[in-house]
Amino acid sequence: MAFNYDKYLRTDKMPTLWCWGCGDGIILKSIIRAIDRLGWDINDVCVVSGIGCSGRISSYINCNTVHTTHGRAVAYATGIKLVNPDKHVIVVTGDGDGLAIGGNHTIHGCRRNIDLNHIVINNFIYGLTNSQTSPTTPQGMWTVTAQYGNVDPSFDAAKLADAAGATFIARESVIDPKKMEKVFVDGFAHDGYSFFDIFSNCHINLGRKNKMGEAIQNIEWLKSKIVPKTKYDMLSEEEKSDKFPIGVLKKDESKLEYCKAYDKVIEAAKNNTTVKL
Ligand SMILES: Cc1ncc(C[n+]2csc(CCOP(=O)(O)OP(=O)(O)O)c2C)c(N)n1
Repeated sequence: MAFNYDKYLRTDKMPTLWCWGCGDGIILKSIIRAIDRLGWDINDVCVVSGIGCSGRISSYINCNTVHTTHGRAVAYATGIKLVNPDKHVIVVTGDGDGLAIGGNHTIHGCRRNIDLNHIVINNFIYGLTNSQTSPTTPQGMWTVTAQYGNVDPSFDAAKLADAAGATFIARESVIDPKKMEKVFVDGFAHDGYSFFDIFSNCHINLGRKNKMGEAIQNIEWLKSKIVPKTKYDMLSEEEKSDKFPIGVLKKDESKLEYCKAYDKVIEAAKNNTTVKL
């Protein structure tokens, strides 16, 4: 029987505001399928998003949702999780939202290891506001703020999350929604900060001016950038330089989750002592 997405969607909000062929719809479906596979009660799920095309996910999924301000989704989600530690909180941001204006919140969410599931929809550009450079825009690409080519070096969001302390990190792309669903299931079940760098296409606002104006051309470009982690690990440093490993990149279950650390603070306060971690 076909999967019933409508059960999880605000069908009265359809059709979506996304452009034809946008990867955001694929990611929304993978999130829904992962929630379904985990058997989570949808009333126990909260999706928190920032502003951007990616931010629209919280408008379409029919659970508790908070559509917050650009760059602040992790901060809102941190508050929501701390007062509802038994609920499942999924944060959806764009690369501009979660890595530029909200980069600070992202690194501190990772550092605290709070049990948030942070999906960065990485389309390598500011999509909604028509093509400004983001921290992941490759050098040399045209953007509306770099019309002679972007000179800013980009960074690897997964490496940033690792250095900041996230305990689960995965990367997948819209090319393989089933693999994406699989890493979501794995990461959503992980007790700690789960960071997902999900490559998506924005053929309208990245592609059109960079010789990939059709969705399929943008997707082919994504495909040329990704390599399964096991194969990536065998590449030379030179070969690795313009590739990104996909799959589960890190899973560390040894670190204490932040709400649980806070429980210890509450216990210490009750006993008028100091916290032992
Ligand atoms: C504080 C603030 N700064 C800037 C904006 C304008 N703004 C809205 S969305 C956006 C960029 C969206 O790009 P990204 O986060 O990469 O998400 P995408 O649209 O590509 O999914 C910007 C700059 C805003 N709404 N609020």
